[in-house]
Amino acid sequence: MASLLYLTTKYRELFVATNDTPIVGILMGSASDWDTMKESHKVLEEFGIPHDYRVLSAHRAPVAVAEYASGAEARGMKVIIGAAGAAAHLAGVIAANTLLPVLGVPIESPSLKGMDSLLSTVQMPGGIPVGTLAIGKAGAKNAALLAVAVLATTDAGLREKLRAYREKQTAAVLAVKLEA
Ligand code: RP5
Repeated sequence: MASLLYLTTKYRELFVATNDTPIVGILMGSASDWDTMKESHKVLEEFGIPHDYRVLSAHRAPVAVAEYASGAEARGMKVIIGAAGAAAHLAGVIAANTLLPVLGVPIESPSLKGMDSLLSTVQMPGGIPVGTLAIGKAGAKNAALLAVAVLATTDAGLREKLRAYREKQTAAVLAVKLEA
C-alpha cells in the first residue's frame, strides 16, 4: 500500500512536471518590450501552452542568449519567439544557436517607429531563418498564434482550439453593426 502511494505521488509529480515544462519561449531584449510581448503571453495563456518569458539581450547578455537557445531543444522547447527593438538582432542570434523554429517580433521603436527593428529582424542571411511577424502588438499576438499553429500540427486537441478561436473571431466580425 505504501509503495502504491509512493508510486501515485511520484506519477503525479512527473505529470505535473511534464505539463509545466515550457514548450514555447518568449525572449525580449529589454523590460521596455514587455508591454508589447504581453500579447504573446496572453495568447499562449488562452491556449494553455506552457511557456516562459524573460529579458535576454543579444547585445547586453550575448552569452546567456546563446546558452538559452542552444539548450532549448534539450529542455523540451518547440518554438522560440525573439522580440527586440532598434538594432534588433535577438531573434537572429537565437536562430543561429538552435534548430528550433524561431519567430521574430520587431518592437516599435520610438525613433524610427519600428522600421529599424523590422529590417534588422527580417533581413537574415540565407541559411539561418527567422519567421518575422509584424511590428508591435499585432506581431506579438501573431507570433504566439503561429507558435500555436506549429504545435497544432502534432496535437489534434490544440488544432480544434485554434479552429474555435478562428470561428469566434469570424463571428465577432460578422456581428459588427455600424451606427449611421
Ligand atoms: C533593444 O533596445 C530592446 O529590445 C528594446 O526594444 C530597445 C531599447 O531598450 P531599452 O533601452 O529600453 O532597454 O535592445
